[in-house]
Amino acid sequence: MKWVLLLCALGLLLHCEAKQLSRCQLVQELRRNGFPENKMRDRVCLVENESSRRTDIVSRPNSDGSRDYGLFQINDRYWCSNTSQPGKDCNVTCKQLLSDNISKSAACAKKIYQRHGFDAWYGWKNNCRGKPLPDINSC
Ligand SMILES: *[C@@H]1O[C@H](CO)[C@@H](O)[C@H](O)[C@H]1NC(C)=O
Ligand SMILES: *[C@@H]1O[C@H](CO)[C@@H](O)[C@H](O)[C@H]1NC(C)=O
Ligand SMILES: *[C@@H]1O[C@H](CO)[C@@H](O)[C@H](O)[C@H]1NC(C)=O
Ligand SMILES: CC(=O)N[C@H]1CO[C@H](CO)[C@@H](O)[C@@H]1O
Repeated sequence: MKWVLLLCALGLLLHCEAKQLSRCQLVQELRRNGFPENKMRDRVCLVENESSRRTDIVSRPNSDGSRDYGLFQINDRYWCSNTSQPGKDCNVTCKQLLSDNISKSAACAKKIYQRHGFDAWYGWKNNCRGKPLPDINSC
């Protein structure tokens, strides 16, 4: 156990401190959380551009003072509560969107997608729409 912790501390075991996922780890997580295969490359592109596949990332304040959280860079103005109580449209705390267990983030991202499609994400609009998408053939 000590060794495991030490290795984690050294960042050698990506698995226990998986803050930045590899592209294929991301694909695996997205599949595990029920995202459909036909939009997989768009979603990978979105995540790569929004968060560089990091689960724990919080943006600088946007012009309205809101911030974006986690893999999908979900905004605290509408979707997550930046208090200690779950709330807003995804009924989660923003902190829950920074977990290595992406299930809350995934559920919230699905809700956003249902309402607004990929257009909800500037990272997708600016870098993915109509552009060559990431290769996931080896995943
Ligand atoms: C939560 O975010 C709002 C803006 O979205 C900000 O006004 C408020 O200060 C934040 N609260 C905390 C506790 O960070
Ligand atoms: C929000 O989530 C909490 C558990 O985290 C649950 O107890 C509560 O019923 C949920 N509220 C809504 C409106 O879904
Ligand atoms: C992730 O969290 C959800 C509940 O939020 C839980 O059902 C699931 O088992 C967790 N997955 C892993 C791999 O721990
Ligand atoms: C800023 C940024 O991360 N841009 C990336 C968006 O996604 C494409 C496809 O994965 C990359 O090529 C860009 O570098």
